Amino acid sequence: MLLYSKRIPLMFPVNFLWGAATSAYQIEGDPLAAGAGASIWHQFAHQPGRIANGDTGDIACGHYRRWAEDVALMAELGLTAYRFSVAWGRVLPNGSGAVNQAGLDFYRRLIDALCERGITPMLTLYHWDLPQALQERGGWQHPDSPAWFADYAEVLIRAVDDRVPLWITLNEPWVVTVPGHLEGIHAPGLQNRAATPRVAHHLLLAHAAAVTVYRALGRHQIGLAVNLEPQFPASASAADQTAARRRDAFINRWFLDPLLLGSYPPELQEIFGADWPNFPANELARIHGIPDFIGVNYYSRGLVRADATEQTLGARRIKPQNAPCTTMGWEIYPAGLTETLLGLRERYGEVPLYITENGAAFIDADLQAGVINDAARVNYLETHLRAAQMALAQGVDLRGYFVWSLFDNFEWAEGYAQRFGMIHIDSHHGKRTFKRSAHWYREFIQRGGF
Ligand code: GBH
Repeated sequence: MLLYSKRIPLMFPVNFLWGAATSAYQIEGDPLAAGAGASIWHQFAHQPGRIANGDTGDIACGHYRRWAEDVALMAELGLTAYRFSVAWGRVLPNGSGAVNQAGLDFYRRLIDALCERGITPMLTLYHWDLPQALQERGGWQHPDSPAWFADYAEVLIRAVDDRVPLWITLNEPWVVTVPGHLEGIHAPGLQNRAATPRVAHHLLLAHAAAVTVYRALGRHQIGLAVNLEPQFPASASAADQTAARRRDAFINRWFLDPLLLGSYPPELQEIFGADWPNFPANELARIHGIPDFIGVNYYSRGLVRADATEQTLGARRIKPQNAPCTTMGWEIYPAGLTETLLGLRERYGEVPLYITENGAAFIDADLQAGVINDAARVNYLETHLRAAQMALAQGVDLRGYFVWSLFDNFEWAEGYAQRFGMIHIDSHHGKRTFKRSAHWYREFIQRGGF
């Protein structure tokens, strides 16, 4: 089959960005240093029973202290781009109001160091760590939350837009909405079905408000990053087909349809019933607007079975038999990346794309004589890069690829039990060690492709 052919002679475009991605709470540690305000993730992780093994981001990768060493590692890896996020509460400890200069300076220094090494910064404004002070005012349920976000965005844009060419407003608003406010497995840990559609709506309005600020003050490109996973019916039955279509609307189209087409998918009204509000037309019009690019976070696909006991969706994901999986239980399915990239163009037209996250968790063999032979990760990255190349070969405007993740880090509800990194971090001293995947990626970048 063409998709896995090793003979496709194409190279990646010369200006293609080769990156790795991280997020603030997952790597920085010292979450309250230098006047920072606590985030909802700090709060959540310190509640008993929320995170596997009682882990927290208190130390994480120690990147807050070791950022200079870490930028040197990125340079050694040969990255041409680095995607990171800013902790809102380091910059605005109360979420709005007074700016904490020390927090802003941390990111200025980081950005300067990246630029000195010729590494293009891609800055995510929001990777889930809302200031706790704003949560106490209602968080994303509050109608003022889009304005809070726009004010925060303005502070960052004014401070660093001269050195940051690529901006992402929100990382995966779906994850903020569903695990955070419907399932309660992510901060702020709510299970509030009636509030869920409004949370999503406020996130979209927040994105739009930040883009408006950016159009006035910024000089480069701004987009958002969404988690996409193509959904397949588990059987040919009509019920399973309907279930897959619903889950596709729920996960893949909830945010992109209103943004790029101007209206929510009709399936959402079916899914939420009486909990689906009648959103005003002027707000939908404000949301509707083409970003400069879309960031695609791709990990896996969904195989979907109709299931009436699933209250909200009437559908659930099943594990395909005998399919290879990562330790997250996610099926390894590279063809889904090609399909996702082509599907975006088909549904929404030509929008520049970046793969802002792609990667896998595996149990790495022990660190022996300084070597971690994570062959499964190399294989995952290699097959997904081929899948990306297939989309490029069909003319998709794909501009860069970011491995999730640079480091083993705080994997949210899973704590440190799940490892996505190309770089291992020693849990006692924080010593960094390149896994085989890091060496492999370095050589891949050097060659400019396969
Ligand atoms: C990303 O989210 C995050 O941006 C990043 O911070 C995180 O560390 C990384 O991935 C690894 O987890 O079939 O219902 O189980 C991942 C987004 C969304 C991917 C939900 C898996 C499974 C949906 N995830 N999806 S379900």
